[in-house]
Amino acid sequence: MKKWLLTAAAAALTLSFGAHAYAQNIQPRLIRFGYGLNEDSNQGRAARFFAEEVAKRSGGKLKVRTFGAATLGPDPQMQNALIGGAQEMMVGSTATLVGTVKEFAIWDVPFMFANEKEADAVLDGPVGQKLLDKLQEKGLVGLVYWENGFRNLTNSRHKIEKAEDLQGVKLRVMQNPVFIDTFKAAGANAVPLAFAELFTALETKAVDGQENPYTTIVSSKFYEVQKYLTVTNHVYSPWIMTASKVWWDKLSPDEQKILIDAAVASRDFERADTRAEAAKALDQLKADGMDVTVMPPEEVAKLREKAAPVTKTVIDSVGQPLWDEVQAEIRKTRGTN
Ligand code: TK8
Repeated sequence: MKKWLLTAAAAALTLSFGAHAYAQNIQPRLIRFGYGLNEDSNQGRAARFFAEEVAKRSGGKLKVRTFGAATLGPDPQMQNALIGGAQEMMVGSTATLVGTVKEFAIWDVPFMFANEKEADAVLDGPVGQKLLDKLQEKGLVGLVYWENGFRNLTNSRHKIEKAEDLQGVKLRVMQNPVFIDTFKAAGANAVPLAFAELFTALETKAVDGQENPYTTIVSSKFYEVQKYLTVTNHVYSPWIMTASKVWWDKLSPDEQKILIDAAVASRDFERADTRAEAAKALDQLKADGMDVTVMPPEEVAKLREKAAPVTKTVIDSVGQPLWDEVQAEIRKTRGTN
């Protein structure tokens, strides 16, 4: 009763004096969290998990509202909204951040990680953190990396078994110079395009193919418009959870801690969930009618060779010291020096 009276009194104050600070105290802080894939995807499941964790850990004081399927715009647009403070949080590809922090190009280097274990160790280690920290001066707070995963090729034109089969294939790539250069070097006609426009581009045959992890090929229903799948595992590409720095700086240390802890929990959930789905996805894609080819190792080696000059360009751009640091971390996880 007393509490109710106080609330009523405060509400009256709010009405008469427009006490803005009071309104902030009782209303949960609304966090708009955007992402690009469908709600029914590994990205969507982990976004919901994050929202639930934040609600639990903050006792409902912080409220995350998730917006999937690029309803708040494609990755680059959301990044700008975060920088300007018009949106609070997002998860998207590190690949689309390269224009903001050039060092992120290092995660786009083809064939750099051999497996998920290496990627986890390096991304969650000191170098991964160093890159997250670089976002601060650009108006973003980098929180954690999620798994997008090893990428594979799909297309509607013909079976791609050999490296040379990529010749002339009109392939959608992410809006990122390393991806464009890698596939140009492989002989494909690489077309950068926002993910949100990809399904239609494949359906109308504006492009022949694309490359993404199995999980995305399933959740985005690319199997409906793509006949051929080629297993190449050509690059491990991460997702990254970011927050608007102007907004973040207004939060209390307690609120920031809740968000950081929930982000870490969501990362662990997301990786486990993604790997469980990926393990079943290939069979599902076959059942959905896709013609699956595993590119033989000697052909993958050719792709790797063609990509070597691109790797060199990335090293020139990010600097030899950062490259060496990443390689040292990888070697550490491989148990060799
Ligand atoms: C989703 C994208 C997607 C990425 C792509 O917004 O664009 O191909 O793999 O996951 O970030």
